[in-house]
Amino acid sequence: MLDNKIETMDRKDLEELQLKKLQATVTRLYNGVTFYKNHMDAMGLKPEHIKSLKDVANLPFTTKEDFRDTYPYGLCSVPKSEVVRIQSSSGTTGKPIVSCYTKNDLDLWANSVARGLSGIGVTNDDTVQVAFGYGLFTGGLGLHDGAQKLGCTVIPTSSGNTRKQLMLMMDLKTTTLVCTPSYALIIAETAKELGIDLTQSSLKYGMFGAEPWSTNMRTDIENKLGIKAYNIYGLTEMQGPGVAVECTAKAGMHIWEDYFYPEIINPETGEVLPEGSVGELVLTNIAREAQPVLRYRTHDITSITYEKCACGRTHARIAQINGRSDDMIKVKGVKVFPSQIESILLTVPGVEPQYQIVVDRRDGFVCDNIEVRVEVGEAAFTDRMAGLVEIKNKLNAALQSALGIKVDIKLVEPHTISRFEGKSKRIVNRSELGE
Ligand code: DLL
Repeated sequence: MLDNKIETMDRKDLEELQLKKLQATVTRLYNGVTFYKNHMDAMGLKPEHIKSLKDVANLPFTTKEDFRDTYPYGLCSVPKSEVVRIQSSSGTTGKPIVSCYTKNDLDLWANSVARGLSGIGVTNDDTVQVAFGYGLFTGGLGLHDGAQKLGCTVIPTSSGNTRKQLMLMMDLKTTTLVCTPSYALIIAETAKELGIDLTQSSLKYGMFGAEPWSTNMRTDIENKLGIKAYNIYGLTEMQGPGVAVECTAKAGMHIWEDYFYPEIINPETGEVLPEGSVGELVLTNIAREAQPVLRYRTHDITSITYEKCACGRTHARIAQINGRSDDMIKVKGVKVFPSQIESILLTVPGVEPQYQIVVDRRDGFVCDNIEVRVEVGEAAFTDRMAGLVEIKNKLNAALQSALGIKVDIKLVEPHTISRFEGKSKRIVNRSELGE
């Protein structure tokens, strides 16, 4: 472990530490950020009312819209002279989300990623290829700084240019690949085309994230790359990657609780749910200087456990994130997430992990019908027609039994579904396809 004392800290001590950091953060925000002062005043809340961790539930939520309304510096709590970095994520509409960091913030961020890498066995002997995009997106620089902090040899390839990516991977003997799971699949596919057997390469570990991916996708990537693959979670608003990271136990992602205070809420009522319930993850920065955020509504759906992990760490774990509440679609009254469909598709032999969900939206996330387009592998495609019918029947049965509804399935030729070097887009409106 990178920081044995903190990572295995007794829960009681950890909670005491959290409370102190929380109180200091709330006081600083109340005195320094008009947005929070106004909200707290309207609720009749003063920093001294935060007497226990449970009192977090009385604090106001922060939403993506609040970031837009206060753009660009309205949530920043330090003088501009102390801000040394700005990262950003683009929304689908309007102004982007801006995230400010002091020197210390960058250090904590690097630490949270380094803890994660170290937790899966990466050391300063490892060579880490960072194939997340660099720039305003937090993936590239976040993983870069974390791996460098651990003393690894960092190769900042960024995403794209996959053939060169593979050449460097082979020549420089990369041991650790970090990128989105979708890009890991492109790398595997391109290696195959070039006759490179990655299972025989120096690659040992993969750390993937920035988008939902299923356990079956993990197995597929592990087999194709010959590695052990782990999940990393994060978001620009709170910091970037490293908010939560899987350890070798592969039993959920540890949220670094000395930096973040997590809650799971009912997304409809805002009520805090007990341990183990599935709901929306809400996060509070308790160690950040430039731009601490209170109770950020992530829209990510997961559950949390405080049980000590087999790895010895005491920090809470969140379950794999299957989707965002705004990614969810409701078909004939049934809630469906893309990663659920992905997981089912990958149980049927002959099917590739490349798929698209074409929806006819009626109202927001409500759809009358969905069509799942999925690629079949080269072998299955050139095979007898009967083979394709058999795949379709199996997919039909598997999807119907898992989701409880009938969906349309369209098998498509290999390499016809768009590939993504960054985050993938699985749900498309039929109108976007011009159909
Ligand atoms: O995606 C930060 C990141 C970079 C995380 C690299 C991991 C690795 P944003 O672009 O702000 O930040 O998007 C954040 O992406 O709210 C989730 O919906 C989704 N997301 C991130 N990691 C995961 C994951 C980065 N491991 C949004 N599993 C989040 C599922 C994820 N969804």
